[in-house]
Amino acid sequence: MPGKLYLGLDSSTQSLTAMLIEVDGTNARVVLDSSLLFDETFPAYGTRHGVLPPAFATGASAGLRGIEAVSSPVMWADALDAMLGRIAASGVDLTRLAAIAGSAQQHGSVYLNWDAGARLAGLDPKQPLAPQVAPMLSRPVAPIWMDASTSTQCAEITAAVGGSAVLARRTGSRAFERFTGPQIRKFATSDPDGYAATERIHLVSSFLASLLVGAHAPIDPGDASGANLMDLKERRWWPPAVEATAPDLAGRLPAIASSWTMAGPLSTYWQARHGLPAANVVVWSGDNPCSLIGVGLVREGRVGISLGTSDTIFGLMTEPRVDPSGTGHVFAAPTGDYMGLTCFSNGSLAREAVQDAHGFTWSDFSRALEMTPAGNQGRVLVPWFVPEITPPVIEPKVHRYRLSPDEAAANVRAVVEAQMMAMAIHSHWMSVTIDTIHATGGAAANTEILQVMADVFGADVYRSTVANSAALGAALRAWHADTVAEGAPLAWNTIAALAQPSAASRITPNPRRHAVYRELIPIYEACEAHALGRGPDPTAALERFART
Ligand code: ADP
Ligand code: XUL
Repeated sequence: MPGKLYLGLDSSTQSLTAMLIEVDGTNARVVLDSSLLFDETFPAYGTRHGVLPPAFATGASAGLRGIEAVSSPVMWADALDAMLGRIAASGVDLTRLAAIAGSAQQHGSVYLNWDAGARLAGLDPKQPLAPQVAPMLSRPVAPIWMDASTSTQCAEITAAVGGSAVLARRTGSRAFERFTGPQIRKFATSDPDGYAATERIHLVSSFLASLLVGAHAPIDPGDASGANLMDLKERRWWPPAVEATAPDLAGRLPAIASSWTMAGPLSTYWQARHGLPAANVVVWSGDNPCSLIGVGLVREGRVGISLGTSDTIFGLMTEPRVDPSGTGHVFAAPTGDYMGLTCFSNGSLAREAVQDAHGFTWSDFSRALEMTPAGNQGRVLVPWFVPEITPPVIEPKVHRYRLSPDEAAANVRAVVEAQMMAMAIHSHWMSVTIDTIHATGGAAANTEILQVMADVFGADVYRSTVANSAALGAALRAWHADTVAEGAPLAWNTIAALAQPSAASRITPNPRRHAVYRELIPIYEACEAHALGRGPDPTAALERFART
């Protein structure tokens, strides 16, 4: 008998991916994996890498242009409509579809007006989704995780709750510009009429889940932990943070429900429009919590590194150990545990900037890594092409030490080495001994990049078997939630077996090169400190390093 099907959707910064898995007993396999790029598929919205051009941002007059980043909730809805249409037309027998779960870029917020509830319930299946979503919005754009424009609001919220350490201990993170709370505060104070017209503020995840169920859906603790608003241990909104953020905010936030909660069946809109069954929709989560599952990190000890638009290093933690330096985050994990994460905005964006500067293809990029020695002969680049999250840098600037911008191959090595060393430095706080890394994200396709990762960390690197771990994680969450609903929950290590990377993908560190990086990492730390204006010029140390 053919098994049940579970669908995972991932609405990332640049694309929407769908992954359908078929489950037979405890065995699962992927039966469909399909993506659409926002820029390419929906050029009418005018996004670049999924972000709207600066004209759509609002803060130009306040000098915020360039550090604001917004996208279009209507475009995300359009993509959801197109993708579900594509799945319905795929020829797979969808009567076996038991549950759908989703993943979305974290932190982004969507502002819905007082009519939205009725509009969600009354979607007309004869019409496309996008034009029916536009009138639900009290703010036409959604600030996303790349936005760095809320430093003032971060400071205000921090002061109101009693300081960074208090906020971090309670919510898992100190205030971050891209987190939802500071973004909400900026909207509430800069556009009080728009805020008054807002009945519900969703995160991207709960917004898309709401479109699927035709009603305001709850949010899971994993994505809610990216808001600077949730009490991490209690897994409910934390009143002091909510009150410090905006007036009457509590009633505007979605309910928080555990990651395996069924938000409702797929609404009649989707059933009538695309002929889909009334499958259960599981609450959506953030892309990082979903990737934790989709990379197979369901026990403490191993870490994942995702090389997407942003780069992140993350791993499961059984206890909420909060970063005392305030650079990392602790989120709730979809397993009911916690996850530690450090996020770098200069991920693929920085690699692409170097690639573009030299007119390189990805194979040229790989060749440049092969041609150049570990340690790059003491030539270092601090890659803040766009505002950086870790360490916090608002005004982007690229710093080069003993490196000229036109040394093509050396710049390629320098950007990748800098990213890997920064990840090693800024993940110490998780107190996890890293011996195994599961690599994922678009750039994990690049073996030469993964070799630098293995050499810097001195750890085995496995390439995740699936390109989109967040979508797979969502599909696995759908399976898990269905087993919970049936009263026979499966263990997470059974669920996540499909996500374990193959032994054949292992890339081992070279001990000699690892020794080079052990020497270079403290010097790179000094380069970062110098670039931040907090330390002496590291050039002499780099010259000594180059001579050894
Ligand atoms: P996101 O999920 O954040 O939208 P992805 O994980 O899909 O991003 O990664 C997309 C990025 O992967 C592209 O922007 C590109 O820079 C990078 N990429 C794709 N192929 C390669 C490659 N062979 N080498 C290095 N980077 C690559
Ligand atoms: C995590 C973060 C990004 C986004 C987009 O804190 O900001 O990883 O989730 O992928």
